[in-house]
Amino acid sequence: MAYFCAMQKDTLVFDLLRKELDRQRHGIELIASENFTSLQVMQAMGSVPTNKYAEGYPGKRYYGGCEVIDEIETLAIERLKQIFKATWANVQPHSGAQANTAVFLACLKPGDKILGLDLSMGGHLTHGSPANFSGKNYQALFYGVKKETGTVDYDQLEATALAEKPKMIICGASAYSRDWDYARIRAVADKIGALVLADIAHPAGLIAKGLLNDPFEHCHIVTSTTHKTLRGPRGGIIMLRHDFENPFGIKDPKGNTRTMSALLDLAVFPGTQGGPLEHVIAAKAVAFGETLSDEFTTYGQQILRNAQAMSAALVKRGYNLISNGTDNHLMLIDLRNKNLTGKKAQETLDKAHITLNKNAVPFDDKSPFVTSGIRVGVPAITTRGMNEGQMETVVSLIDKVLMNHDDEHTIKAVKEDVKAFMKQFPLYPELG
Ligand code: DSN
Repeated sequence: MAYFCAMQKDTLVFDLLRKELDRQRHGIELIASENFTSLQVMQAMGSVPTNKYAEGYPGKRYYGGCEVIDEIETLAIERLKQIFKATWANVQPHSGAQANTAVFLACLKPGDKILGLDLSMGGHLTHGSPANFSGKNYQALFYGVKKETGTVDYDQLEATALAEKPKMIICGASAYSRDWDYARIRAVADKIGALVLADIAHPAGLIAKGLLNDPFEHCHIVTSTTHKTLRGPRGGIIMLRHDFENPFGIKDPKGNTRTMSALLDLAVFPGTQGGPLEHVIAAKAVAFGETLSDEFTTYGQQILRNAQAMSAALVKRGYNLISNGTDNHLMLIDLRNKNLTGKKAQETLDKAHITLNKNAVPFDDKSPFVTSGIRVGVPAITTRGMNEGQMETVVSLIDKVLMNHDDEHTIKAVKEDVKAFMKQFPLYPELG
């Protein structure tokens, strides 16, 4: 008998997986970077390519038996190119951080200067944080947002770029609710011969459907995750719309000058990763197929309507939104006028099964472990089927918990209300 037939089901793990499914079903998920994939995305991810080594790229592998894997990866690449009108794509990065690591490896030398949005102003760890490889291996410079408006300070970005001449300017954020002026950033970069990297991990699904500005026309390289608004499996991608010779004369490991796409491929494998996760790539292919559908256009439009409705409901209750609103799927809320820290808000809402994350607000006076704010996103609840009408209910539940944060009885009552409310929005009913 084959070994796998003789093995018993690991009930310890599968009981925990069931508990996690129940948690996801019962709660209101407002973490701006999370979503619920389709069942077919999950099925593809939990499938047979997990057994296969496929170092290399379609048609150029270091292992035999890759003929089907090649078809899967090619399908993922072609669908992704179609979504973003890209001419080249790499679907192998295991995460957004890995995608950014590969871009840095392909384009920069250790010690080169980079310029990104400060983490404390909404940026991302991999855009130069001292705690991350990007801040340890490169000289990281930062731009911020304007105190009065909460929007990116493009004048400061330009002044820093002209004075410091970074090799790369990075745009994109983890907690920024406004759209980006990619053309302005490119104009600055052209003055100093810098590359522009757009990390669109958060708004990718909205950009895919033309609902936000298009970074591809202005930015040399675009990276993303696949699991946020793009609603695929956890993973990363790198794309180019216009391939080009690398401008800094950086050579491949054999000393040849190569196109940017060739350098990026080399930087992903063998530069930073070994065997690609082809089961995840299969799930990416499924998700990209979904992104191409008209249904996904409707989904993206509903995200924007829900974000506007939630933003209005929060403002009505006196919540202070950074930049006074949103253009995309998320809002950043400064809780100082409510005498609450982000930590306290997150922990209290957790007890009522309302999940979001504490987040530093621009010019925060509290540590990143405490913070003065919370970040709220609507992609996951939009996937659950909520529309504008339900945003008022969600905000009223949040408000009830926050305004009664020391009242365990009220919090428990809200938890029951949340559970009853979420029954209207079934999640994976096929799973029983
Ligand atoms: N920073 C994470 C987030 O947006 O939640 C992603 O890396």
